[in-house]
Amino acid sequence: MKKSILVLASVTLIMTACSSNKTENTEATETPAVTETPAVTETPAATEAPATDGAITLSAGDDMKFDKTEIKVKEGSTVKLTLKHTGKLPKTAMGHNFVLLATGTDFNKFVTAALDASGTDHIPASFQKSVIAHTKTIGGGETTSVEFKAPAKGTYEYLCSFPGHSGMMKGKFIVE
Ligand SMILES: [Cu+2]
Repeated sequence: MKKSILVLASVTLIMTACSSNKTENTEATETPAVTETPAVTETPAATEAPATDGAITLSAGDDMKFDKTEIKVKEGSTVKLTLKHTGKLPKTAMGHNFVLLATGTDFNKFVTAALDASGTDHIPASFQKSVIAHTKTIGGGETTSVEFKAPAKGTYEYLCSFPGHSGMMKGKFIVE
């Protein structure tokens, strides 16, 4: 009787040992699957190749209009945005800039705060964290540019934050 109990016990032990081995094996086979993930991460790196896609020229004249109301870039690309003021009026009368707002920024509140921000180139200090990128403000005949990394996929708003301009001068910045 005692012997058979011992045998049973050892059989159970072996079985447990086997099943735990099996679990380890399964885990081991799962590991290569995980290693496949970096391979997927490599794909966006390949999409970074047409980084020249990130070169954008945005023009605005004395008519207070951007020539583009939609800009599309690739996620993770380096965006070089050039702002051209094709008008003649000086910066004080017809200044233009490009401001890209982070998701969740209250557009109207930003614009209102920008009214009092002439001392900081029309970027309100209280909203600095809401600005992904911006150019300086320029006048007629001037050109300026800004380089930045495209943010995560999504649709963002851009505007000229010179007082009274954002009603006309705004657009969608789409990261694909
Ligand atoms: Cu403007």
